[in-house]
Amino acid sequence: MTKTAYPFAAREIQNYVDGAFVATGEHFDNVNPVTGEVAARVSLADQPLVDRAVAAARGALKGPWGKMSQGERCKLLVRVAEGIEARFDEFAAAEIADTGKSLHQARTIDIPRGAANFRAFAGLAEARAMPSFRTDLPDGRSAINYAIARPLGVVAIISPWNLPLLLMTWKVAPALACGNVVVVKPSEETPSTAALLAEVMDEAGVPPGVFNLVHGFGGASTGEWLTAHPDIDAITFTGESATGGAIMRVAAAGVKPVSFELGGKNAALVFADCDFDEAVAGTVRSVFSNCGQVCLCTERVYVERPIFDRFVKALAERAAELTIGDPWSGADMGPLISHGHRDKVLGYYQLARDEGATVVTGGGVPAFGSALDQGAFVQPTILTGLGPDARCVREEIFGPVCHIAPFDREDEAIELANDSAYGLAAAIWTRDVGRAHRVAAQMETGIVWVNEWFLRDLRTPFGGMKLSGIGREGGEHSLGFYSEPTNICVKL
Ligand code: NAD
Ligand code: 6OD
Repeated sequence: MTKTAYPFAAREIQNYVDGAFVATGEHFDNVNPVTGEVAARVSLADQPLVDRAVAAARGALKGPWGKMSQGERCKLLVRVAEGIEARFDEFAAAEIADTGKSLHQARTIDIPRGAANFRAFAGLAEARAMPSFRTDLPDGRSAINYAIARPLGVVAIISPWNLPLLLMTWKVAPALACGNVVVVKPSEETPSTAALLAEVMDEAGVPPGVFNLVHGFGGASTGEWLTAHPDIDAITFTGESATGGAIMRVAAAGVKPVSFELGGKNAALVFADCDFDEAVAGTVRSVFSNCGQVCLCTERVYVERPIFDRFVKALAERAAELTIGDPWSGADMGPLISHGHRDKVLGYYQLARDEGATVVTGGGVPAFGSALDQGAFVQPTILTGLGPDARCVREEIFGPVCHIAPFDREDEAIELANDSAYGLAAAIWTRDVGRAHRVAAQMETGIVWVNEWFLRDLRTPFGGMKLSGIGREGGEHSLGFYSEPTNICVKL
């Protein structure tokens, strides 16, 4: 892919409602975090447009989409996957324009997963089996019980900015595969791939009203107007834990089902018997991928004392070698999503110093001597020396930073890892198979990787415990959330 002008520079990004692109009178700016320049104008969906989107979705559910067979619906979803693949470079450029993420990340993770989500859930929904039981009672009556799955109805999807297409389609694909209709509110920071997806839906022949897209902010704006709408049937949300709490309060009024994928403060446990080079390389990936802006990223590293100094040194060397810059230059790391987020991350770098941390590497902003100095860049940073109660060890920072602490015993490592309000993911680095299974089973997290990180199989349960979420998505778990089973009992 060659670098062109950022393709959205002169464009207005519109809402997509009932099969048509719609602009309202109000706009907000979409800022490119690489340069700080306005990349696009985005049409803000006002409350009447949100109402129209929900009504259009309800109409499609009662109309063509609701009447389509499962097989026909899934065929359309495969066409959507093909549409993303056909416009792969455009999607990657759009994701980079919004986020500044590395070209490698966009091309190998974000966009391929956007397409894969549609293929995977089309296949899973078509192959779905529902349970049936023959029932024989002592009084001689017999019956056959079988369950059918129906769509929930109109699903509100609220998604974040860190992996925009991946995380939006992770919910859109199973929701549609189960026969629902959706109204999607992507993050205000990342409207572009959502708008491209609307074009792909159109081109694939997905009927009007099935996929609706409304742009805007969260509280007291488009997001809240959507989640509080009385005619939605369920809410699925990925984002910060505090936002999840706010959405849950709104959902409670209508007793709406929710599925939440929230924040993390993920730990890696590095045992002295690990493959050292693999553990270092894996931890570099798990701390710094996407500039640390993946909910699964490691922010706490616990290393067995005999290899602690060597591990800190090796990780710091690798962090210092990471290239930072314009994503189109092939740099390993781009900027953070926004200047506001940069201020938050730099605030934690300062707080770490105030809390008594040793800054082993990084801790500031890189100097480019070019226009990139206007971008939202920070240095990859490694901290040591903090106690378990330090805020930098307890709060999600969501930047390219980790704290490394030593441990002496396996039970101590488990206790340190679990000493968190969050419970999303953990990584264990060891060559002892028995230890791997023993420790993994004791992690208070929804996901554990052993000698790996972010290796995904879309059939597996995905989600978190504690502040990290409610419910699981992935495979059967997604099909379960996005449908209503009805059991039918027929006397024989
Ligand atoms: P955020 O919570 O600020 O925003 C997420 C979305 O919610 C945005 O679209 C936003 O406009 C909307 N929103 C905000 N307030 C709202 C409200 N009151 N009502 C309705 N919508 C509202 O999160 P973010 O900053 O975009 O994303 C980063 C966070 O997401 C991090 O905490 C990260 O850990 C988490 N995350 C979790 C997962 C996971 O799978 N567990 C995945 C990705 C990101
Ligand atoms: O891989 C996925 O399916 C997924 N939901 C990843 C979430 C990453 C968080 O930033």
